[in-house]
Amino acid sequence: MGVVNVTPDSFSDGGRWFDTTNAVKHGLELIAQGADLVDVGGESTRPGATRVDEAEELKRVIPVVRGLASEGVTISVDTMRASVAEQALAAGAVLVNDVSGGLADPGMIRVVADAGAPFVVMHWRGFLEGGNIRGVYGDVVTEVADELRARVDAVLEGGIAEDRLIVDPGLGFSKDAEHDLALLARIDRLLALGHPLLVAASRKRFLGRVLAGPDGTPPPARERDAATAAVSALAAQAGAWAVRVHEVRPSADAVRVAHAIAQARTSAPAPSATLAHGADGAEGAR
Ligand code: PMM
Repeated sequence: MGVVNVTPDSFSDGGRWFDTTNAVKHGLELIAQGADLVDVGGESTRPGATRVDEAEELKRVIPVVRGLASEGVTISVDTMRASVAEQALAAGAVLVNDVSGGLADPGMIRVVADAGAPFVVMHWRGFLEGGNIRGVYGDVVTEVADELRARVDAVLEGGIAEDRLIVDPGLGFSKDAEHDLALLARIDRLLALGHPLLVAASRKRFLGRVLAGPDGTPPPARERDAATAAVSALAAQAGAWAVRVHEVRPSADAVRVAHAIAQARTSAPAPSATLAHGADGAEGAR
């Protein structure tokens, strides 16, 4: 999933595609680089961002959705507003990605259910109050999985079909670096929810923390794409359904490599006893 943020202020690529023509062009580039779908959003969710009004969000998103749809691109719309989801679906989007998990707008679930569209349910505590509040966890993996399960149940009750749901741990949303890493370490626990898993690590703060130099300064967001690709490979290997990234080529390659290795694992003959337990251990070391 390639990202097109039609915003002036996203933390990772703010302002670069804040124009319909450029945004559509960028979406097409992402497809050419190997994206299977393009996620179009018109509202920044970076910590401290104020919400854009509905008219402005529609003005940003709908022409881009229309432009990409006319080129045959598979589009998801990244929005917390039912009206934007509804108009984007009418304009050619096929999936709704809601970082509030359907909590921000009481009309969202009905719109998605009526359209029969797939819906991404992301985990985020305190979406209304600001990005990083209530980021206090005892056991982050268990708590995020439980809270996601509760959101999934609510969304199902609202009428969205079980096979339309995708879950997402919401890396960086009311979570610090340790929380994000713990969640990535236990993708199996998130998969156990029984729905396809979307992992959106691209350029996020926790990667800055991991890559920080000796003085603790993180590299800027746009220098985190190699690290993003590393997460993409690991997420694919662990069984994620998709990764949401800004720079598609390295992650598309990483996912392909992960799949090729997985395929080799299933088709390779079982290692012989000699190789597995060589007397000097040298075979194992290779
Ligand atoms: N993160 C951002 C925006 N949309 N959608 C999903 N499903 N999951 C995420 O983690 C997510 C998202 C924020 O990142 P950006 O501003 O770089 O797009």
